[in-house]
Amino acid sequence: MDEIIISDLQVYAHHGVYQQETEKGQNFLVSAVLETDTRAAGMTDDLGLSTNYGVVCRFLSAYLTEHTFKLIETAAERAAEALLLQFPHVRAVVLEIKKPEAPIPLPFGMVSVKIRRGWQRAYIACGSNIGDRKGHLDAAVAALKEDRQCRVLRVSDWIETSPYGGVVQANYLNGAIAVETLYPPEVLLSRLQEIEYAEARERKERWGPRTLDLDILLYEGVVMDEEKLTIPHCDMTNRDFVLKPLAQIAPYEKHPVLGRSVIELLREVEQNEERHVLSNDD
Ligand code: A4P
Ligand code: MG
Repeated sequence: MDEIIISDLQVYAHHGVYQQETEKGQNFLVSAVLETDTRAAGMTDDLGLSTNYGVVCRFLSAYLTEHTFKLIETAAERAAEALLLQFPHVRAVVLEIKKPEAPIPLPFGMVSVKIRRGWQRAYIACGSNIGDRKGHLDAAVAALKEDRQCRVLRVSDWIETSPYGGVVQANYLNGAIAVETLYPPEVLLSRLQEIEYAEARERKERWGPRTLDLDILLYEGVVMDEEKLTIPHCDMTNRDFVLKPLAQIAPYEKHPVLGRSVIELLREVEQNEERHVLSNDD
């Protein structure tokens, strides 16, 4: 990815743990590497297709003077998020905040915090088999669209599927959603659970009926297996009702553990006896 680089922008602000720091203030030096595609602007000489570094400098300066944080970690975290929300062409930012006058009673060169934050692509499976199934799935998309930390990129068709997992229950409507998000995986999961609860989701029986189920299938090449979250979703390769809509919106996306594309995984699961996709609109 191309970069636009801002070095050591000087900002007089009031971040700090000590009272004298928040009252009197001090100088900070802010550096930002904006990861962005500059080719379209480079080919046309049109600033409208790029990110104006002067505007970014004013934005960072205003943000860091108008807000006060105890920690430069927090200042960096919040400023990076605000910057990513404000400048749509910036895919990621490496932001460093230096504090050359930090109250350290020893000779030192510089202290600083440097973080990288950016938009991450994730794929979400959605399913419903109680009540207004289409209404619940549409509500999930609407809630994600309303969330500033998410950008909905693509939504699959909603497809009719028979229940998987051995519990006798009604047919499902299933689909997949591609998003870009600023949330880390655990926070995205909590956000999805909030959306489920808003649609009157109750957790009773494993694999049982539900108004809305939102599972994270893939998240930007991440592989993790924590108590509350496994990515890639541990059962996605066995589910035609997951792979079919996912293949509609992201056929060549690769499963980061198996190294195989979604379309390959779908073709494989379609060889199985156990099939759940009922709409046959290939
Ligand atoms: N969890 C771990 N990894 C993830 C992840 N990648 N995404 C944890 C989301 N959640 C993840 O899920 C239980 C816990 O899984 C969460 O608290 C989270 O910490 P849950 O939604 O609370 O309940 P559950 O029903 O026990 O599990 P799950 O995994 O959502 O259910 P399934 O396995 O998806 O089964 N048949 C058809 N045709 N279509 C369906 O959509 N869905 C199910 C539900 C059964 N049969 C179906 C369908
Ligand atoms: Mg779930």
